[in-house]
Amino acid sequence: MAPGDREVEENKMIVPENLEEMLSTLPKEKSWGAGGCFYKYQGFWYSSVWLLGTIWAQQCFKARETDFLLASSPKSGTTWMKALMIAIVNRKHHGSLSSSSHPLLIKNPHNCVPFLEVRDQEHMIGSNPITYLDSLPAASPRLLSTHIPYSSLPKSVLAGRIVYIARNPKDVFVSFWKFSEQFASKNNQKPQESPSISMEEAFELFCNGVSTNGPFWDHVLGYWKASTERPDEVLFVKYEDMKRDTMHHVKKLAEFMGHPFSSEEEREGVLQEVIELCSFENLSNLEVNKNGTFQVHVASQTGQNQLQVDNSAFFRRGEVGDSKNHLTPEMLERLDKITQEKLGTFGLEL
Ligand code: PAP
Repeated sequence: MAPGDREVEENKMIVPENLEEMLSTLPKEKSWGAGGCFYKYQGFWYSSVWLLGTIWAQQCFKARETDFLLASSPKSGTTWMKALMIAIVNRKHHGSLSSSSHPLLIKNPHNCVPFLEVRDQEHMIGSNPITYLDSLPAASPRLLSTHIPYSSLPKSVLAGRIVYIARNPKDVFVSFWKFSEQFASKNNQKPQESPSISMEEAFELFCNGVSTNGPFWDHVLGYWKASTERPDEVLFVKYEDMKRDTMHHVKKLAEFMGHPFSSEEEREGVLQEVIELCSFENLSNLEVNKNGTFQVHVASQTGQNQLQVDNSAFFRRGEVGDSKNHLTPEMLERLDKITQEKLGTFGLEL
């Protein structure tokens, strides 16, 4: 019987009994943007929530051949890509893209394309976030997403197709910094959970590789190398290229996903409709994204809880180069230099 066609048994791996003990063995750093601390696991930094989710995914996630996985370092354009993937795959099912039942008009893209490693409250089954993914019907391909670095992905994922979106680190840093301010106030983090940290201090940590799922450059490089080794299975896209020539890149994405736009669809304006539906202007003005909330289920030894963030926090400016308005010329130059040093030799510019 195919997975997803049967009643799903809850995955056995729950919160490791020795979670605190396990965390205490890992290298630790002051966190910014996530509350608590960052822990270094398999060469990358995580908050405890994302780390636990990553371990869950590594232990329990079973990929299917038809899965599409969107991977990204946080704040690189995940929300936009999720919207595009849904709009591309669903464009024939919903008659008109503007039909009031279209998922993107009633849900935030993060509620439509689930993460491997964290679950929104609505889709939590039992106490393991992976159980919900197993329950999805086998008949249609699953659209999934992750911030897990390539080298730490659950092994079964490596046989499937992956789209990676990368963005220049200057805008990523600013985007995350602004998001973290919102996140901290929404979750009323107590001072000891959210150490007050200046932007300059957070910048220093980011430059030293300490950020959610960082080092940022190692994250990008893992997927970049995979895309050069397995171009048919791993598509590498840059946020800035998507902004510059959206039509070209959306067509390429649709082809990669096995849902190319026909010339008839192009003539009838379907491609343009998909782009407009997923545009920053359209999505950020929808009621659900203006006033809705995204709630992440959090399991811990002290009970189950949730973290939340306003959907509007996923839509700030949506522009290339906003970092110039927030970072000094020296900071911008420093990030450019690190990027050149880390990625230049691999022929990658961000
Ligand atoms: P996540 O990692 O929390 O999912 P992610 O979606 O990757 O966040 O990144 C958010 C950034 O994408 C925001 O950038 P900014 O802070 O510089 O503004 C957000 O505005 C931008 N964004 C969201 N939706 C779109 C869209 N439809 N088009 C272009 N940019 C978008």
